[in-house]
Amino acid sequence: MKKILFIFSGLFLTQEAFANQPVDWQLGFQKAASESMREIVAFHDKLLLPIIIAISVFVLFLMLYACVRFRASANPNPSKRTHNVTVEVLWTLIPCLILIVMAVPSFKILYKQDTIPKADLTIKAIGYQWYWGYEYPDENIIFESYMIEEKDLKADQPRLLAVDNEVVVPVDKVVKVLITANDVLHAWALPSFGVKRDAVPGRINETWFKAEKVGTYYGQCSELCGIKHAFMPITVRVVSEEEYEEWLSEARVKFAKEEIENDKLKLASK
Ligand SMILES: [Cu+2]
Repeated sequence: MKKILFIFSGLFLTQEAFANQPVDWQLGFQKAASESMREIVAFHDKLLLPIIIAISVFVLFLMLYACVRFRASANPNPSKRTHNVTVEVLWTLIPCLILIVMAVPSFKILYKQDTIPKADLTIKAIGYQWYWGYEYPDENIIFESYMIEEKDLKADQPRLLAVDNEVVVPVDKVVKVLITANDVLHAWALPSFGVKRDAVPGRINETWFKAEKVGTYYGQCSELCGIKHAFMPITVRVVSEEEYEEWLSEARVKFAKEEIENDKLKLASK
């Protein structure tokens, strides 16, 4: 029994780790991998959806009722009424109340996302026509991240989403993302983290995420930026602390922004 449970949990966990890209026939959100995204999904599923469904059903009922009850054959002499104060007050007040019920939790989530906790690391994403550039300002790292063409894809790489140089971040750490652009408007968006910010030339926008699960997460430029807008994906690989350190020591050499002194280079390449 334990074995079966283990296998099932293994299946479940591996799925969890990879369930971070769009899937065929997907209707809802991608799986959440951060607290912010979990709150967004809960807000949508538990509050917005029920309200939307209730309103749709109610309006459908009213239309059907009106069609049947006031059909021409049953009402040869139509009513000449044009005003009804009670009804007019109600159909103004009730939608207002519904909007307030939706706005309060919505703003709560929005403000929480807007407050950046103390960051463990900072990365900078720069939008170019048509690829993303990344910097790790505290680590002297800079690199460019291009989409992998369909013919060059490896077996586990999704089409139009995989990139040559992935952003690597440690799991369970607050990552601050500085976002800007070099030519036109772009937007840095990662659905599983609940992150989407415009990349504006001459301005730095900030956002943050804290990935809760190890895995590879995919996003896309989300501001129509030109002919190859659909071909500048975003890939973030979330790894353990040790793997991150390992990556850092390699990346400091491979993607060095400033020239590295010789002995440091030797140390790092060991
Ligand atoms: Cu773009």
